[in-house]
Amino acid sequence: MELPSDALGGQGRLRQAPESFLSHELVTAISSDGVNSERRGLLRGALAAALVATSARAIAGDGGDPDIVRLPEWSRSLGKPVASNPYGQPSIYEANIVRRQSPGLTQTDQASVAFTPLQNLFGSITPSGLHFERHHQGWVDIDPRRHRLMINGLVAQPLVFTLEDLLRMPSVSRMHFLECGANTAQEWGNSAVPTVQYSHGMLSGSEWTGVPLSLLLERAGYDRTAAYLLAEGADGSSMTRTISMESALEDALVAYGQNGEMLRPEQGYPLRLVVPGLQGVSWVKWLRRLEVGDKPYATKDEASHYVDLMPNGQLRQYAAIQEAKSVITAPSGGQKLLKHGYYCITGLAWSGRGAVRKVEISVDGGRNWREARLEGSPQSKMLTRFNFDWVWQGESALLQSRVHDSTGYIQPQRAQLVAARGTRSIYHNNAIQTWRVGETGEVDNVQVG
Ligand SMILES: Nc1nc2c(c(=O)[nH]1)N[C@H]1C(S)=C(S)[C@@H](COP(=O)(O)O)O[C@H]1N2
Ligand SMILES: [Mo]
Repeated sequence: MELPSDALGGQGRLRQAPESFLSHELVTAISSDGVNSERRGLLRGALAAALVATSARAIAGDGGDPDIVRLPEWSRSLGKPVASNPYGQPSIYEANIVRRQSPGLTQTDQASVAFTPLQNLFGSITPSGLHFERHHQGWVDIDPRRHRLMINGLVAQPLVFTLEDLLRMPSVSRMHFLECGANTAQEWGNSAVPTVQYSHGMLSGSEWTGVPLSLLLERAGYDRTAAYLLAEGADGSSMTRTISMESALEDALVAYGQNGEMLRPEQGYPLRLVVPGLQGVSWVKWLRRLEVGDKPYATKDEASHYVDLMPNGQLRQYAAIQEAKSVITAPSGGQKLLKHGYYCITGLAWSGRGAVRKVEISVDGGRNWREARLEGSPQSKMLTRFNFDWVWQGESALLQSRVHDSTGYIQPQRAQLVAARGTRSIYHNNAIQTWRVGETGEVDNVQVG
């Protein structure tokens, strides 16, 4: 593709400035209204283009930028004292970049979800404070001294661990995505939710630290013929999930760490199960018990919830693996392209079966595909950031991304997925997402095929 000569400004990829850099008034307006804020959020790409166009702007005089000559007050005064913010917080100008409950879903206090603002994030790690939250009965902040983890069932020696015990054992740190099985659920129907935060924001990527579950099972002397585990949480929801012994032994962790510090309470402090590649509900938070067993447990959360209703009326149960999926996070629904010119189409790709191998982008609704650049070397069962250069000249466009994973699986078009699974599954929607860019630059969520 031919880029205008100044498209990359001689400085490689442009960092897209968050919208809140624009002006303080705008920030105030934004923070009071979620959806609106995203509409402004969409200024990012345009700002990037503007930066390119003005990269050779005169320093002063007519058409110059006064902000580079006038010394702002922060350059003429003392800064705030060291350690006046002992646990660091984002800039006040980023105050609108927060987890949000979807305006399209019933908002309840405890059995609810708050979505990650994917449209505002960079790279592949989700800041812990923006990690989506999904609780079946609210979150709890557990006193670690009173928390216990028991391993029982088909074991030679039932064991009880304190957090202290676990902290003294060999640990590992690994990067993995966590996606709720119900992420993108509303796209099964015709309801196109307005932004990527609400369509795909039950998704996060973190570095998790903990003890390999295989080591704990060894210590307890698990029965080698046992094929299942029951994981139980300590919150009031009695969250209980069957985990296959295969997943448990492969790469599961009993984690206490997230992105270099202890887990956040919303994410299961002090202990949570990390089962890479599996749907979020299997990642039991506030983990208190693991029972080794010889059959699936068919608990309430796996008999009535998290089953997919197939077109023939049958239920698909225990479909725990999150298949390969990708989404463009900018430009995305609710944003607006304010100027013609260069945009970096960017997004995330992941697979519950392995690493991302390739991501392709279409700007014409899936007729032509071109390969995107991947950031870093894709890790197994972790988010991979992709980028793609695009010049928009005011035409309407249908933006799509499609991932190929290391097993050779290719993310399906919506029509392919619907042909196999109907539209009543609720869970496990990994179809290609389409964002339509109108001639005015407005970006909307549309369903193609
Ligand atoms: N104990 C317990 N574990 C739980 C849940 C819960 O409500 N209670 N919610 C599950 C669901 S449905 C998901 S998608 C993930 C969400 O993890 P997060 O809140 O850290 O994003 O946790 C899972 N583990
Ligand atoms: Mo979930």
